[in-house]
Amino acid sequence: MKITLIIVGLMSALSVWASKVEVDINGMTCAMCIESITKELKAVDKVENITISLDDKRAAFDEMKGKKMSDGEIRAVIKKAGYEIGKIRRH
Ligand SMILES: [Cu+2]
Repeated sequence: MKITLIIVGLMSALSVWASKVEVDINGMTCAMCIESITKELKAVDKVENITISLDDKRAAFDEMKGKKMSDGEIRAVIKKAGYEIGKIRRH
């Protein structure tokens, strides 16, 4: 009984943290670029709070609780919109 409680407690503590992700994106030039990347990211059910900066050439979003995306997944989503990515940073 005690053990079960500890495990449940641990799992909920871990899932509280939605991680912030920043992705450098190559080749964005205008509002249409932002729109198509936003559209592809929105289609992913693991992502929320998307912001894309043309000046910084960077997309930022939160991964939902317990739904982490791999680097490969992120790369594939952005590629679907037609762009290559650079560095991925997680906070
Ligand atoms: Cu564009």
